[in-house]
Amino acid sequence: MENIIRIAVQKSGRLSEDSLSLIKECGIKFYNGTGKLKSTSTNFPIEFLFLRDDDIPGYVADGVADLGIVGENELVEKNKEVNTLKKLGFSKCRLSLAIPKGQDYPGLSFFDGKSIATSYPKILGDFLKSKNLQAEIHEISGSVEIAPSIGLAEAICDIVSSGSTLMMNGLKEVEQIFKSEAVLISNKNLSPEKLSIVDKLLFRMNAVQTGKSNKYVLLNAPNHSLDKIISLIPGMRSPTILPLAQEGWSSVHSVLSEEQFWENIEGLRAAGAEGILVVPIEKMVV
Ligand code: PRT
Ligand code: ZN
Repeated sequence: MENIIRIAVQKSGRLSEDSLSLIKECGIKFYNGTGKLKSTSTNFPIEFLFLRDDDIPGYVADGVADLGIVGENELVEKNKEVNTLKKLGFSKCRLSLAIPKGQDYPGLSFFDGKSIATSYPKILGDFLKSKNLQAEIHEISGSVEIAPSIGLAEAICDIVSSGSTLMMNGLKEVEQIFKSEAVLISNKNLSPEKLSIVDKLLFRMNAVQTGKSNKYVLLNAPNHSLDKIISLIPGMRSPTILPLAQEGWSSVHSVLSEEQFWENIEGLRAAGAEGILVVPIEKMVV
């Protein structure tokens, strides 16, 4: 089994879809039938284990899986010895402290001597310690947001994404204590054979990620402003310039990040660029 790697992904939940799409975008084919706990790719030496996200850090640390995709919140909470290879940019959320909406919030001292319900006792405990706060942590595994209304705790510490769950439960977010996104983790003692497969996978993931964060831009420019336009969209090595059929004009092709595009769009138009097209890039190897 040395020439195949095993990756643990969440079976069903907020990480599943994006984890599997990323793997598919890497050109890796596999069958993901409902209810299956294991699957093997038909065109890449990788096997999938579909698990609960809580179990992923432990399985990777123990070597049952070589790699895993999990939220940083779960990873830090479980406190297992693994390597974090890459941030994946999806399932972004934060772990926050929230209190009943009607209560005044004077700052962190609010929590001194209070009881706080959470599913993240380690992250919360470390945070309280770092701020020298004494609070009682009530560990509960689900529906943390109802704890204050049923009198179980005076505050909560839970995952927030849009904030609507807090709002619906009459709570307000007062402190963000941890920011999380999905990460790719690996076992610490992979054999050289496995490491070389992991490298191939990382190469593909990087190409997908770089492609996603960049755009291919095509525009028409009057020749007299080409220098200005090239300085705004320098591209990878340099932009491609092709003459248009109409005398005095060129087509400029370049690659830039979406952010750079929005920053420079006014400048491009001011320099006389027109017919600007922005096209997504599927993969990009720099
Ligand atoms: O069954 P299994 O154990 O595998 O899944 P799970 O139910 O434990 O986890 P799941 O699928 O809910 O979440 C998996 C991971 O997604 C989490 O560990 C986070 O890293 C990430 N994530 C991103 C979130 C959210 N966004 C999120 N909004 N995890 C949970 N929530 C919950 C939160 O607990 C709260 O109840 O959504 C509610 C808040 O959402 P908003 O949008 O109302 O603020
Ligand atoms: Zn879970």
